[in-house]
Amino acid sequence: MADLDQQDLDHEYALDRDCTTLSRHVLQQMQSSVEAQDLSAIMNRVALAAKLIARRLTRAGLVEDALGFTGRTNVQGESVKKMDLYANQVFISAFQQSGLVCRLASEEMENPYYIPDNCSIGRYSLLYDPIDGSSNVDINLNVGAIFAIRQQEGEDDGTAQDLLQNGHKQIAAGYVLYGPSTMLIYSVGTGVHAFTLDPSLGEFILAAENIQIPAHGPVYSVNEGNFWQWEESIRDYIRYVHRHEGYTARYSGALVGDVHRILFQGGVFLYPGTVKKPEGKIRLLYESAPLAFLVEQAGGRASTGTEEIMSVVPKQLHDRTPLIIGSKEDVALVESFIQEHQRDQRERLLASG
Ligand code: AFP
Repeated sequence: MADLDQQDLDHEYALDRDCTTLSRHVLQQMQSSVEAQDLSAIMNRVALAAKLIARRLTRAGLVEDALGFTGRTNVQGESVKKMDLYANQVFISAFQQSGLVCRLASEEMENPYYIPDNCSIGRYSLLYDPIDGSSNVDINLNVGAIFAIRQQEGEDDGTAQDLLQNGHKQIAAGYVLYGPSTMLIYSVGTGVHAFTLDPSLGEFILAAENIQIPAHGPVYSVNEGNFWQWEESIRDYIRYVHRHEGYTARYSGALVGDVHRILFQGGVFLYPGTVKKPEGKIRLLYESAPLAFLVEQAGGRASTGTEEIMSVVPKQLHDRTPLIIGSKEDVALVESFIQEHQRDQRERLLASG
């Protein structure tokens, strides 16, 4: 009996030390706050969606209708992959009975999806990119999902106007990385914490707490294929990193994967605007703002080049922004090239009368 007690104690100790689950962690982070139970339950639903999507991804090459395009285009005019559609629907199903989330807005849907039954109980909104980096799906490379939670403000007449506010209105954000293992990284405004899915337990288990981005890192992460489409300032930054020792390029085609590397090792990811598309490619509400929330919580920064991402107010749900995100010093370096060019332009304008 004594031995059994000791075993039980050891087991308990192991659970305390090694096996903090996601929902328990959210409760601990938020202590006695009134939102704690709600956010813990919402995070559980995100985790459920992530597990279902991870399962589909790991078997995608074996099942019918998992890979390839649907033949449709989304509101952004991009070709929709079967996995985009599947993952979008999984999030909807996971939240249908959550009782808490009243609206889901995703880059795959022109308008938010309303769950009226939930609105009387919880007035939370989930904004998400169900599959980030979907061009990687068909070749079995890493992809992700990005999410943010906001609280509904006022009544919604079906136009979701209150979602058109800056990133400071987010109360939680995070991403899921579907890589060799599935990880969920989140913040409720009390630091950034990483969880790894243990498939045998079906649980996300705490892997790293209070992650801090190094102030500077060696990685610059950008699609250099766009070099001649960028403004000269961005080209000058790239020339700078080419000419200085200590920089290395990494680009996976999935923002989540690139930001994940930078979160742990430092550096900068950039997706600048191009001359034809000054707003760039990355969506503010579903990608830039949630990642900015997270990266700031880890001591990093996110900027458009001229403005903090967290301060940007969208005009429309699907607005895009240029994005420069990562280590403080590296984001500031990119900004310094942009600002120098803007100064030069102003001076030239003044000189020309
Ligand atoms: P999707 O979410 O539509 O797949 O787009 C992915 C993404 O927004 C981001 O994850 C990548 O970093 C970026 O696009 C890649 O775009 P390029 O192929 O233009 O470099």
